[in-house]
Amino acid sequence: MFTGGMCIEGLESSCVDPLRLREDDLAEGWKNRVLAHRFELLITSCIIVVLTLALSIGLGVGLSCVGKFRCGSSSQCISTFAQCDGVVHCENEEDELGCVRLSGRSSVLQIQRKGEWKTVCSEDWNNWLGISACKQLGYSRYVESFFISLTSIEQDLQTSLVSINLSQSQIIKLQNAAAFSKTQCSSGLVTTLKCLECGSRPQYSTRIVGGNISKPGQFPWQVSLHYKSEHLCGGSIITSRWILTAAHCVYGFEDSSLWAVHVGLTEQLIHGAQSLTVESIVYHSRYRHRGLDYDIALMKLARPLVFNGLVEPICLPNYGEEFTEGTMCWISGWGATEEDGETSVVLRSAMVPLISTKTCNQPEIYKGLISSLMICAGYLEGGIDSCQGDSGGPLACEDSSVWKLVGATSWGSGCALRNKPGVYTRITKSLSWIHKHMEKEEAHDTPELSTDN
Ligand code: 4AZ
Repeated sequence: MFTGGMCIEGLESSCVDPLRLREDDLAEGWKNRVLAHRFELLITSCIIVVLTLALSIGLGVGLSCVGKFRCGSSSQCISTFAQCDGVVHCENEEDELGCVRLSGRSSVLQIQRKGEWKTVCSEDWNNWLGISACKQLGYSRYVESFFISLTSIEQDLQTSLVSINLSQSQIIKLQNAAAFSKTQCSSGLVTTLKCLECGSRPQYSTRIVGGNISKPGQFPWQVSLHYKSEHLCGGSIITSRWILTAAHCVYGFEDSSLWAVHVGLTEQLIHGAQSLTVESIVYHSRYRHRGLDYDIALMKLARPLVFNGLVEPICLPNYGEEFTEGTMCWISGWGATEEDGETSVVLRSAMVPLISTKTCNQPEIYKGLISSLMICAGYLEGGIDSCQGDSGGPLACEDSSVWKLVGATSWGSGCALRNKPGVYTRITKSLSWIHKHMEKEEAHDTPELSTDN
């Protein structure tokens, strides 16, 4: 039925119902509005995506400070030339920390200036400067400086040199005294430094050899870290105030009042062993929960240790010091004597060879999990290894009668399994983190340095 309306003459099928027309118009309008709305949405999403991208790139660049120096964990970036220039630019003075290091086999002193490391010539060196350098490494003491021939040190330490331009008779920051970049030392000599008597075992007689139960004084740097009165981890004495351990031992357990450091003992549960309280705990800022990298932490003791032969510090290695594959080193601890077993009452130890990262990353071993921040040690045939409870303890290597802390027990797949050697935090890769922390605290403890910038 047709009820009025517009028709093309003679063509009834072309008649348009006005109601339909309005509905069609409405539908068309809706369609257009929906389309327009969708278009708006698309544009808005695009803008949001672009803004987010720009913001994250901007933030990323800001936080990573590409080509610049970032002040600690803040977002402040400064020019690399402003780092270690003797003037404080960062809020927490981070740009004037870590400006000194000891390098290579001979503990050659190097100063960082404007982003470059330079070996210090012997000219105008004196004991005051030695004390200053040790303070800047975080040591409260200084033993001696001595000079060795420039040509006797590693090649890469010979290329960039600096001499001191200040006859100081007070403690200063070394970067304030360094001047005159050189290609030769006029004396032909460079400065080496010793801040601590370490790495010796005055109370250990090598005539006593007995299985894998350790003798008193055999590992005088070994400590037992007790949490709520129970042995949880091992650690190593590196100075009279600092214990080095693994980050995974302290992560989530940072309340220092619940820890005690037991030193100079071989047997647990023996009363009268020296037990010390902990002032503060810090783990590497780049350590992540259950992560494998940066598994390193420091505990500051409330009072300094007294070294007596049974309690002694182990030396830290120097920057760039390599420990070759096959070198026989020692691991020690009160950890389990079998996987999932009880911790040991007596301190146990074993001799283990260092394994190259290339070997340790083989498909049948750790399949590429070993980073440059780790070092493997042990036997691929299994049988001898560190285990639960040994974590944080030392992987110690003797180098020309001096014991050095090459690793801190970190992880492994099970214990003593075939093709699953122990994995240790590589100490040479965390030296700047260690020294910066000790330096910051040393500056607190001796305020004359922190105000003398
Ligand atoms: C641990 O859980 C642990 N076999 C320490 C060392 C090793 C494995 C586990 C190495 O503390």
